Amino acid sequence: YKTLRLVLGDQLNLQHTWFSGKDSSVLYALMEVKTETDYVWHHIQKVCAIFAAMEEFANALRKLGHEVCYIKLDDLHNKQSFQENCDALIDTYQVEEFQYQMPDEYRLDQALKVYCANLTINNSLVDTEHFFTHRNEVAEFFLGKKSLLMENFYRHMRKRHSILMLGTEPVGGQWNFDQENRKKLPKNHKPFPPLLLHNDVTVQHRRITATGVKVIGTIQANDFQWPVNRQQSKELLDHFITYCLPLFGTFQDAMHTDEWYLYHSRLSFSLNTKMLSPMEVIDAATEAWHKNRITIDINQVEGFVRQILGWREYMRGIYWMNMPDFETMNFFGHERTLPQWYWSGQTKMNCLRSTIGQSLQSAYAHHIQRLMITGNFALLAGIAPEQVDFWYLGIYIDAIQWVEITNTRGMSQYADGGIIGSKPYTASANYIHKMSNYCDGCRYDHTERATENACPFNSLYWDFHDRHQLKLREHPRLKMVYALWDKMELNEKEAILNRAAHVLKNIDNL
Ligand code: FAD
Ligand code: DLZ
Ligand code: SF4
Repeated sequence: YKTLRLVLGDQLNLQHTWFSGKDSSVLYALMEVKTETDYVWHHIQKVCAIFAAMEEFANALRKLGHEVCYIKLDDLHNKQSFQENCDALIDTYQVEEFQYQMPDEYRLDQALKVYCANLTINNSLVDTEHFFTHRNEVAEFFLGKKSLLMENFYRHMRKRHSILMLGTEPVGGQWNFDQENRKKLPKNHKPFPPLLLHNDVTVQHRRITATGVKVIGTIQANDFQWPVNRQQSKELLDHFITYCLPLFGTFQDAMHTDEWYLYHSRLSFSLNTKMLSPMEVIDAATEAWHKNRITIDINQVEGFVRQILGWREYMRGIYWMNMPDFETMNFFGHERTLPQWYWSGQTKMNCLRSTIGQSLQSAYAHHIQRLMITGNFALLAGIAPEQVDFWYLGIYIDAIQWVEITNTRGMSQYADGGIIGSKPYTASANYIHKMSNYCDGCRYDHTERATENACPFNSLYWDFHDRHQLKLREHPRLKMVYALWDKMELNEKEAILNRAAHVLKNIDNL
């Protein structure tokens, strides 16, 4: 072969120009390697899904007439790193040029740059042809501007790509309909049953277990529900557009013990592995709205478009703007160890038991569960951000560092000191009770703050704000919080702080 082209596990973009014409002098390589399976404790479903999707992709390429080398984790000649496997292929086939697509992850981007610098053959890098923006576009957009507000970038993207626009004005007369999107799930309301794909990933599962990869979570390998190819990803997209989009915005923030995804799309795995492009997902949603305006309101569609056109592109840009510094940011100096029950779900706090239990079972939790349950608790309790990142980067099906760390360390933990979020996302039981049914079945009392049965979130909420008042008191959006705290009787404050100290001391047994 003249050319070796490396395809990473999150670069499964069949529409890439690489694949538009056949060339028998080009060898495509996909590889399962220990350097990727071992950098965190991944959920077993995440590793199985990536491996199965990589294999499906390799087969799809072969069907199109391309030459493909697929290295499995337990292959005897597998050297267990991209670089060493590529060296071996270059050697075996006397390859003259090495090519790869821009990695989305800083670690691999650096590693492959170093690899290429040391190669004696020609090498080149191409775009993944997936995102709306290039790596530095968000940084360029905000250059010279005072704030990095996502909303400003989002409006720019709406105009630039003419999405949900009427000339220069947003359709519906507003850019953002978030205030209509905060409903709790009504009693007896049943969302449409999920589309579950019945894949068999038994062989991948066996391979991962046999090679001793440390994984978390559970799996039903012979009835696996995540999409592993483009066709299935499109089925999931169709299902979402037909059954979930009409109420996506309305119940976007709702949580319920019996519903693990409500009206969310579960498209993040297909998007992050590039089996679907963000453009086709947005097109499908906006087209459905154009055709069905009687049954689909603008707030549902705008809310969905904002997540993909706004947040997803923005997070990627913020990542490239701030890496590698982002990885070590710790604005609050948090150092506490992550409680053991994050790995088992074994806690009496119903919201956390339900969210973590669901995550271990399905490798999925929706945004508000990630932000306001597991993330909120970790922030209030002062958990070390690197431990929070380690957990999030492993447990979710869609976790790839560029979108995991910006959401976790940035949006959720405020460890970036406000690059992404305008204030820390903290909440007491009041919010959780308002948006879910978790508190109804809980051993703790969501109305109590300082008693033995008091919900841990309530004392931790005040303890957090008290502990960090030097950093937060002057924040314009926290004035109300501190005004309330200052007005509280001294003995009440003391009781709350004592309760928080007790909670933190017994954090592994809550
Ligand atoms: P939907 O609610 O249906 O949204 C549609 C799509 O919008 C998603 O598939 C996703 O591509 C995009 N999107 C929505 N919110 C965000 C966001 N905040 N940032 C970037 N894209 C967004 N998302 C990941 O893809 N990978 C992660 O590792 C990840 N880690 C997170 C960690 C924390 C602490 C938090 C608070 C959020 C995280 N998110 C992450 C963002 C978001 O929670 C997930 O994208 C979403 O839950 C995926 O489910 P869905 O496809 O059903 O999303
Ligand atoms: C997450 C992951 C895992 C578990 N395994 C592999 C693998 O064996 N081979 C591979 O090419 N990619 C894998 N991935 C995805 C990568 O770790 C990484 O997150 C992305 O390629 C970064 O852009
Ligand atoms: Fe969670 Fe507190 Fe409600 Fe229990 S009472 S479910 S711990 S918020």
